[in-house]
Amino acid sequence: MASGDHAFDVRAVDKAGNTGPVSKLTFKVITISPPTAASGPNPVDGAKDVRPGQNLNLSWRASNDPDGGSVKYRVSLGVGDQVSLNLVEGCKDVSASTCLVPASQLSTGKIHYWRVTAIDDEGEETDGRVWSFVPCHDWDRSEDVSCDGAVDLLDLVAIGLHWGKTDLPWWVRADVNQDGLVDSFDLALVEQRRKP
Ligand SMILES: [Ca+2]
Ligand SMILES: [Ca+2]
Repeated sequence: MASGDHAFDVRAVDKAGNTGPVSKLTFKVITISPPTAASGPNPVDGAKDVRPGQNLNLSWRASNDPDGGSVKYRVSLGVGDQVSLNLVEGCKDVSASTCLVPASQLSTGKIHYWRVTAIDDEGEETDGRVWSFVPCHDWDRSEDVSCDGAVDLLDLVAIGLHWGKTDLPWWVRADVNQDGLVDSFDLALVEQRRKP
């Protein structure tokens, strides 16, 4: 049924066929549309250069409410493989399209997934796509497997955690020489650069 005012006539009829007076009834149909999904994430989806150890300001392009109302947001975040996304404290019902994640909730060298949910005045919700980033001190320095800015024992440990694996996701850096296998060649590269 279309939005706007609608009217119809009602008349009672009894068993004997007597009709009562006509009553006019009107009602209004209001179409409620959910807001558009948030877009334009910052950091960009798949970013590998988020500065570790610092509070991170997430932002996005604002949603629209087709009904002309205002839109609020909540942000959920998850760390690691296949995790559930949890609400970021302080990022519930924010009206600006930005939210600060404290450094304590970020894990260097791990993948982070986040999602923005847009909520309009009527409480209609639209989930955005799930975006990702990895906090890494210097992504190009491949021997720094743990992304913490130093090539040291921790990187050997990080390789050990993925030892023998062949099907690592893109954000895991244990395959230092990128030959598809985590093995002694990767260890050797880190060992060459390692500071005791
Ligand atoms: Ca390191
Ligand atoms: Ca390798």
